[in-house]
Amino acid sequence: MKPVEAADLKAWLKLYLVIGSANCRKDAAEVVEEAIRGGVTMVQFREKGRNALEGAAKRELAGRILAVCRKHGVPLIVNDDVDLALALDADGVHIGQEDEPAEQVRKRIGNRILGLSVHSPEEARLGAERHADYFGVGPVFPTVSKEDARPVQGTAALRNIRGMHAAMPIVGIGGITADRVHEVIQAGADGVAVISAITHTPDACHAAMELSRALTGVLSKR
Ligand code: 3NM
Repeated sequence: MKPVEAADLKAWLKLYLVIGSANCRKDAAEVVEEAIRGGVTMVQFREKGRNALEGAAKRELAGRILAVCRKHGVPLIVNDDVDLALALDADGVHIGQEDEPAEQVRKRIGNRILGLSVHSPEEARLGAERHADYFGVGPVFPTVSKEDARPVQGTAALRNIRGMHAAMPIVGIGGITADRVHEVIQAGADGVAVISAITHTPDACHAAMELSRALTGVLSKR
């Protein structure tokens, strides 16, 4: 497997759906299917929080989400579970600052995509040294989806980190909705990662279409 090209990754990060069973009122694989039809370009399976699935049930859901992603040619990233990512032969792993260290994950996943959550220029500097393929920067706005989220950053952290890492694929995360997409992109992000803006709506396809339309509009003006 060749290393991922930054240009491909930037395109995949445009509308990045982060999803687990706790975020959904119905089957998460069905929501993924609808959201991809609406324009989602990459998916992260993030099975966290109260009542999160474990073991065989977690793997079963991940397998069904992977099948949907493969059918549509959309990459699947697994949050903080390298064993699961390798067992599924997923496209990559996303880790936070408190998870398994980036160097160790890189050794285990080879050229698969390695995403890292960063919250400051210092974390970004270390992440780049450790060869993360992309950064998730947040929370840009208040979020209802992560209990242990860091303080809200606004777009300042995104601007700072973009200023220091001109070529790095970067996605903004945290409380992003269609009407806030332009601020996130104008601050230097290549795309937006969302949970609730897609999973907490009755029609995931429609929600993804609205986000996608907003993104296409602002990205075309950059
Ligand atoms: N990570 P929503 S914020 C998973 O700041 C996650 O690193 C964050 O969900 C970070 O789109 C967040 O519903 C939750 O706000 C994003």
